[in-house]
Amino acid sequence: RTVETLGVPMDLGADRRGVDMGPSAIRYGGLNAEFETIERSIVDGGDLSVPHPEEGEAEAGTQLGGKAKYAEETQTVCERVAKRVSSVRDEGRFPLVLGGDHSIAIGGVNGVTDGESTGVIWFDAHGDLNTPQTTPSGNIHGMPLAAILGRGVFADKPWAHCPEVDEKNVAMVGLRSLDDGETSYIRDSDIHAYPMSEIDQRGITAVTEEAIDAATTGTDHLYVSLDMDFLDPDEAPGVGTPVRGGVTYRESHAALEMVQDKAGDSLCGMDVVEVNPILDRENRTAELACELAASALGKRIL
Ligand code: DIR
Ligand code: MN
Ligand code: MN
Ligand code: MN
Repeated sequence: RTVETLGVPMDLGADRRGVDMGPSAIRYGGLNAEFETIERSIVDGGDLSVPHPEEGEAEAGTQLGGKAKYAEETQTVCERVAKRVSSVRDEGRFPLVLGGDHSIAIGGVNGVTDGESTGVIWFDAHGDLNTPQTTPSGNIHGMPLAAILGRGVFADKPWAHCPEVDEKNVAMVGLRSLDDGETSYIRDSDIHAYPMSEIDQRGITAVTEEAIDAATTGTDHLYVSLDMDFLDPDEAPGVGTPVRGGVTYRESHAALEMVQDKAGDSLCGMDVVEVNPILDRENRTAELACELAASALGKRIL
């Protein structure tokens, strides 16, 4: 299937300005060139419009309570993303969402579910399981997985909650920075969570294989969300919230190649998020984002 990219220059969910330039940096990073080597074509669906922080109020609106900066704007953007992702799929193409901060994954997943049970693999240093009531930062990019799973206040928000996603079909890979409320939530949940320590001990391929199994067993299809801070900051310095001790360049490729090898047919959508060119070194994080998207979608050397 033809891949259609969808840029979402969104940074309202993150503290630091700069991830809004992610989609542009990824295009410069050579996304089209990467896909030329694969037997599939790629079309650029352009960028969605996103309000600038200067236009709105950072204060939490009343709709979510607690602390959630730009909640209304984030809902609007995620609804736009979901609509576009859904129509890309209706046209028979594969949606590849380029971020932008991780809040846009709420729109990505809501765009693919459409009544079908959906597995999710979340490659990230962070849990992204905060709610407006538990968040230490008030940044919605720390909440998207909680939103999708309908945790707390998100339960009755259709723009966020995807009942088609069951905890037992969610796998988180690369964890190394969790807030208190996230740790206990994961422990009490059916989520399959793989921290870096487990990758150290078992290796990235064994862990990723198990993650894919969890996300594809009993589901209709699979969505992959790739936060570039999954990687070690040595490889991917251009992210909003780097955390030391992430996966290596090779490990990241191995993980995403395995997604294609084991679950390529059931892949229904993907996002690559949190690329921040302002903090990057010579666009290497964006270039790596292109490589990893290509690996996930079929690029091989032989
Ligand atoms: C932190 C950071 N847990 C928060 N989250 C990030 O603000 O909720 N997620 N950076 O990717
Ligand atoms: Mn994230
Ligand atoms: Mn992260
Ligand atoms: Mn929904």
